[in-house]
Amino acid sequence: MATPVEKWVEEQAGLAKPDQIYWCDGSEEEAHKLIEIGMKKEKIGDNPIFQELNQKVWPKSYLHRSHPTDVARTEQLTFVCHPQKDQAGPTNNWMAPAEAKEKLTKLTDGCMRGKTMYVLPYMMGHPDSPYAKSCVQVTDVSYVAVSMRIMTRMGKNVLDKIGNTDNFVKGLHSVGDFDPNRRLIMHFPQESLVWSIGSGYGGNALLGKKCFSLRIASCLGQREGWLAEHMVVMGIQDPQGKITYITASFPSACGKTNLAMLESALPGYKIWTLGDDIAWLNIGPDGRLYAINPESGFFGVAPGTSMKTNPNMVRTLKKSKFYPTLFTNVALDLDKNVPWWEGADGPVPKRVADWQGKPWTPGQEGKAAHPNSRFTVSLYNAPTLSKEFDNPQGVPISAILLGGRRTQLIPLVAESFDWAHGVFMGARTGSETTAAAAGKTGVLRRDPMSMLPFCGYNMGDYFGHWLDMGKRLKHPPKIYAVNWFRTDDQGKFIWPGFGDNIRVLKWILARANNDVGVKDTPVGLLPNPADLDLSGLSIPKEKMEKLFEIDRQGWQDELKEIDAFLGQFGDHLPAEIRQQRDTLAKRLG
Ligand code: SAT
Ligand code: MN
Repeated sequence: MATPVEKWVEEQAGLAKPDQIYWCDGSEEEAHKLIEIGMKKEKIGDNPIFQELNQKVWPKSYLHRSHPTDVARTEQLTFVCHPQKDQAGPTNNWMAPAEAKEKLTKLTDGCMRGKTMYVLPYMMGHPDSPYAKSCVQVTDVSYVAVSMRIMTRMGKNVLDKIGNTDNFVKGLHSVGDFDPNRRLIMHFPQESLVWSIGSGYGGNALLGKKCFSLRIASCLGQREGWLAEHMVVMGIQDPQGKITYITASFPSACGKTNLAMLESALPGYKIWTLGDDIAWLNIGPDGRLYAINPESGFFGVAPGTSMKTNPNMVRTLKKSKFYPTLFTNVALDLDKNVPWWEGADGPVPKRVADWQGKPWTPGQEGKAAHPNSRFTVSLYNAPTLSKEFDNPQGVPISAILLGGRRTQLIPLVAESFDWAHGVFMGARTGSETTAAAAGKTGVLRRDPMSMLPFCGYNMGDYFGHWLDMGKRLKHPPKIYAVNWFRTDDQGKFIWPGFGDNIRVLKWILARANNDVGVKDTPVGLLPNPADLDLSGLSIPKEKMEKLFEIDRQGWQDELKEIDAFLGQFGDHLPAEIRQQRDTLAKRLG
């Protein structure tokens, strides 16, 4: 008798019609085989899927060049298909499930002809964790199969765990013909199903990532009483050796990976990494909030990564214990056969091929590496990996940071008055767009909790769920709004960021321990200037003041934008959020 997984795979194969079906076991040996296939057999256009890089300098590393139109998430082609439009809310694209499936069925029919269907059984979370979920994805490209080995805990044991049950998250993926007009990324939360066609790009194709672990998981979380968030999970060790765990949300390509493994600019502090993108937050038996990272790899932005900005990531990439490490759409130093990107260490190489393989010279129009070029590398390579990473219970969280990319207005750091005010801070968050999603960059948009592209249900209800979580927590973490990105009159960043962000974290630890007081302002509780450790920095006093200035006129304009954004949720917006908004208006005068 076929198991439900076998039956489901057979059904998908019946539709997609691959030449053969290959069940992955997640082993290293198999990864070698898949890379071999990607170097010799499978192609995108005329390019092989993988090219071997200089193994002496970047061990176990391979270059992948995507289809030129397939370089970022495509939010306009991403849908959540609840039975009712209202359940998706005004910030998601919605289609009725039956109509969505009809469209997808047409696109999928026969799409794997001449190809292999890879079956990927994987866990999100440690298999022993009560919070982990078993999943099965099928795909038709070695790049996705290999990436999933890095990003998730993939293996045969998952099939044993699922056994004869129907208790698994389903992912049907095909790159189709890469035509953006025939591309759709669709979610069916009622069935825990993701169906994605036409793209091989990370967030569109590695279905355990944004599609399941955020969009579908956020719906599960609402139903089951937990949160799926776009957050870093990290431990901060102080000079006494005490480790405090925090989570931090930032939109895509705003420095989450750098924060998650920062090298402290202050002596005595050390960061322990648990995750750089996704956190699942559950209430533990002791009434505290516990975080696990369901992933096991980094899918980080390459440009700007260097020994200056993120030495621990350079070490992670060059160490590669775990096979393999992938570089996608970076440039290539043709003489050394090593990856290169804008902001990499050292001089610009003499002979460079750009991300599409074309000759590139400095000063020409366009970057050598795609601005959203990425590395995919195992967390187990990280010298900063927390010893709690495989703890099935996760780590207890003492503070939640909610960040955005704002050149103006938003202070470096502000503590919320209480949980509900913190939820409002998250709900009102705006951020300037980046290259991680297709479309114009640098445009300010509301991005609550950095979840705008990832919340799988009505965001008004999502705010309500956050409020509810706070009520159920006996010891809720403190919530902070942070912004590393404020600029001066010349458009230069005022705050040095990167390893210097430890200064803000140090203050947050002091607050967690009730060691320092605060300055009460209309927008939140700010540090007293003397309490922020600026030793060794030389930021002029007036610039530091700018980082904490409350621009009342600016906030009045902001309030209008917040109102316009929150207004769309109508009845779904919790009264408490409205009250918070009114209190802010009153405090601003
Ligand atoms: O969505 S991805 O996982 O591809 C990366 C991101 O945008 O955060
Ligand atoms: Mn992300």
